[in-house]
Amino acid sequence: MSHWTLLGCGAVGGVLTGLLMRAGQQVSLLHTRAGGPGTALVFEDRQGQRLTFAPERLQVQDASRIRRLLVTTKAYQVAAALTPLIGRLPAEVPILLLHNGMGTESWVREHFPAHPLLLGITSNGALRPGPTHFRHTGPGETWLGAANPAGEACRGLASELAAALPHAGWSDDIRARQWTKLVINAVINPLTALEDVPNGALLAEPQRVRALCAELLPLLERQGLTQPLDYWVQNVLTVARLTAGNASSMREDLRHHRQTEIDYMNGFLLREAARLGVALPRHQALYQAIKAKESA
Ligand code: KPL
Repeated sequence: MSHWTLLGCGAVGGVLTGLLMRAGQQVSLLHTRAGGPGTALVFEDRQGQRLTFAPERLQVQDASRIRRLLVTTKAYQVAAALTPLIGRLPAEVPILLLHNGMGTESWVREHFPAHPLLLGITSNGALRPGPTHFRHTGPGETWLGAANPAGEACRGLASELAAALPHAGWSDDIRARQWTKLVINAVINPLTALEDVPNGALLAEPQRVRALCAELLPLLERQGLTQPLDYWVQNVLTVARLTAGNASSMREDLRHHRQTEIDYMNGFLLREAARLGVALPRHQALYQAIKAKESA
């Protein structure tokens, strides 16, 4: 039986826990506040069916019992959540980073150098209507791939996820997929959060989407991503259309006065751009506007 340990039980972590447990896979939650020990969690599937589940709770001192670690915290929580596991997590345990945005990998690589490291993205829709209630709002794709040579040996994890999730697969080009998702998030999330509108509102502003994508082209080319401008624009508009009625995660974060993931979306793009000598004035302006709202 597959045994997963999740670090981070927000909307995505809770929905993945529900999907995995419904498929008969074993899940434990590490060091989470979602309901506290002994509290049942409610998973609601896309048909509205509810399943109550009680995943085992682990503490940091149980680290030797972890078989594979799925990190579903927010990007800005990754370092703090993983720090107590340094020197405790057995070296053979694969670590799979599955969060929005980019920019945590180098820290994990540095502090867990011996571990198989995997990167993942998921577009499954997830909501957390209450502290212990998780709703799967839309089917999506989940991709994972290796971030180091040891990670290459973990391809089998993709088929285990595929047995429980709507679509999951192994990608030999996970970084390109991460960048593609990053572009989508770096356009949709700040625009919808600043204007407090659903994702579909961007369909009325294709020129704005185009200008933000165009600015990224030199940076994307430096990553070996040489697709034409229309490819990036269409990607963003397609996701805006498919999730038209949804609130982006950044809009939700601002509404609930939570920290946003801007530092791992447009902020990551700006750091990469500075390193490579590329100017991103439009993304810089979005970044600053979100930061201003966040601190207000
Ligand atoms: O990933 C998302 C998010 O809100 O963070 C998108 C793709 C924009 C869907 O809402």
